Amino acid sequence: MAVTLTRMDDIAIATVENPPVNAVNYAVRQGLLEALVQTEADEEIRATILICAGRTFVAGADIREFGQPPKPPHLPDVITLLEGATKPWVAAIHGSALGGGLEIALGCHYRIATPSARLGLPEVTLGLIPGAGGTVRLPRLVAAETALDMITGGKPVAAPKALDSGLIDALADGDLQEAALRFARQRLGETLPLPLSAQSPNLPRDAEDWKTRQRRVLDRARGQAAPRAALEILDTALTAPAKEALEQERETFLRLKSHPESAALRHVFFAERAAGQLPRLKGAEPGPLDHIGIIGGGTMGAGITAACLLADLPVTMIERDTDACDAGRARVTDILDDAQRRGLIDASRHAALLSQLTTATDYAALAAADLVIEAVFEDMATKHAVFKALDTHTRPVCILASNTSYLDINEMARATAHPERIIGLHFFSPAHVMKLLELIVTDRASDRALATGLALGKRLRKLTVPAGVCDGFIGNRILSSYRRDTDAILQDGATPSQIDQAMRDFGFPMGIFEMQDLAGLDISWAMRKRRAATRDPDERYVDIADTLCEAGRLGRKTGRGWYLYTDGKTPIPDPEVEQIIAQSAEAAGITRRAFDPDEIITRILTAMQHEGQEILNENIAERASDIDVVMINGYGFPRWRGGPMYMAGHRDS
Ligand code: 3H9
Repeated sequence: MAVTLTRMDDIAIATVENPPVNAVNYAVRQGLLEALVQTEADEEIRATILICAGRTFVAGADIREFGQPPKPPHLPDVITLLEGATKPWVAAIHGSALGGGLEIALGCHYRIATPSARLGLPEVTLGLIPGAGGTVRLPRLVAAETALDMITGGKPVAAPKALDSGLIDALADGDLQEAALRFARQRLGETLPLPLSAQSPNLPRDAEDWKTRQRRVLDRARGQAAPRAALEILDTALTAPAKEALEQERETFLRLKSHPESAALRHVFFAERAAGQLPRLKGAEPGPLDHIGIIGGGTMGAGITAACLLADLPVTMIERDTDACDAGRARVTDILDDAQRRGLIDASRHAALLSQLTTATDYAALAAADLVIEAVFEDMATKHAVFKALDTHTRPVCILASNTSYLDINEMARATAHPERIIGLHFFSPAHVMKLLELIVTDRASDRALATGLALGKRLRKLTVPAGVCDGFIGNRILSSYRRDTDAILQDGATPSQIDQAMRDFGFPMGIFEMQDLAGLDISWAMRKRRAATRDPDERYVDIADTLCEAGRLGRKTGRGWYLYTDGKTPIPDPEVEQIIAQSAEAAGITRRAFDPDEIITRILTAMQHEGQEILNENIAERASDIDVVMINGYGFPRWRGGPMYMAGHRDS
């Protein structure tokens, strides 16, 4: 039974139990309906507590049911009946009340939540709008501005904030069920509040401010359908009678449910949950993570250190001398300062986290480490020296990881005494911010080493995607591949700004040339020089980027790269670059021609998909959807398009 009814004297307790997250499926809808009928019919019952078993309140409608035709009773109808109950219902919320879960709570007469609970309407992140009354009831309970933020942004709010905005009536002190029972008893003599759909909406406080908020939503939406639909439906909810707004909301929800954008976003939802599952690790035990070592306090090392500290993992950072130790500590402090400025941590937590950082110049400080990550200069000899020192100074059970983004970790492992403990942990910059982590599966890595890498990713709340050893692993290998192709498109006739514009219109936050200017052109220049000797002579090689670098155009930091930067940040197309491109084409005997944006995007997608297929053929990626997860979370591929492999027709998650 998905919903069971018990009694505490004259108060009924309806408990939803549908693990793992109490998602609303047919059984839950039917169970709620039956509980409602029974509590209404039983004269001895004076109120009902709606509570959930397990780790959370109802986390939304069951997304797995979305591919099938809806089966009655429909959730909007159940909630309308709930709202019309003649005796009070109190939603007792712990964990997350999301989507359909929050909509059920809005159908109850009161809401009480544990202080750690979160409440939200994340439908827009699945390409949807709330479909069970959320857009209509929410602005009748909280300010229109709060409703707009929650419905169009999809971000859940914490219970204390929900209390301030009026979304919940009380925070639960101690045991949730006890608190809800006390709350219900106190209200027994009171008149039942009017159902939210019978109340008037809270109108925007200021017309100009409202317009600004709407514009901001549309700007962020970049062509996505759901945020735009959410704005339209919220307007209806604020102006039309509730019944009409509810009908329109349902129609829009059903239309969006069958829209390709929602199908793509649902694919990503499940792809992100499938990523990080390595079948060979079933039953493997990770090692402890009580003491982390980081070699190198540069940008990457400091970012990884901060990520570990913020996850309450003590860190020992090794640097070559005390000045470098101080510089590393200063970089970590800067990151924590920024977290404090943004309200993510307070001063006392800042101090507590920094007290967990030790710096040292002697590897002997890592004698008790459980996992060490090296983030030193990308040079094989330097890496060998680091692993040699780690071989000597760490315990054999300590897992050793390289953060290299392209060097051969198998080669590093072979040069150590215990290659089975060597893995790769490829963080993305800034390491404390970016969600993506590639776990590099070296040839001889033990299950324990890999399970520990995954456990670290989980602890840091990263999306950890396993990848085999190859040049660039999954993400950088695909990036190199389409970067080569965009250089070829330039030589064939397009300009950097045409390519960047096409990518932005497709949904990337920035184009590939703007991105290179931001990162600096010198790193890939050095890599191209390193590979020059082994490059396939039959492969088309475009020399435009090399010419730019030789002319000192290294990107934003030198004021010139693919673009000109007069104010340090705004890319301005530069005739000098166009001349370099034209000369390169002429030297290669190419007659340049015009490209339209569709052709540019098709070429880029084809390059990504072709390389992705090679990666699958070589078993570098575990599944096609892992490639989508990498490109979306590390390289700005628009989430609502599902990822390059999804667009190519792969459906493996
Ligand atoms: C909606 O409600 C529409 C309504 O407005 C209208 C209806 C008419 N359905 O994330 P986790 C699975 S739209 C099915 O790893 P966590 C998930 O796949 C919905 N399954 O746990 C995973 O399965 P597995 C609006 C779901 O603790 C397992 O549960 N709601 C659903 O890190 C554990 O998930 C949302 O968008 C679902 N709705 O995070 C909320 N949710 O073990 C989506 C989860 O097989 N959910 N699963 O891999 C979440 O944000 C997180 O899951 C949550 C827990 C925060 C709840």
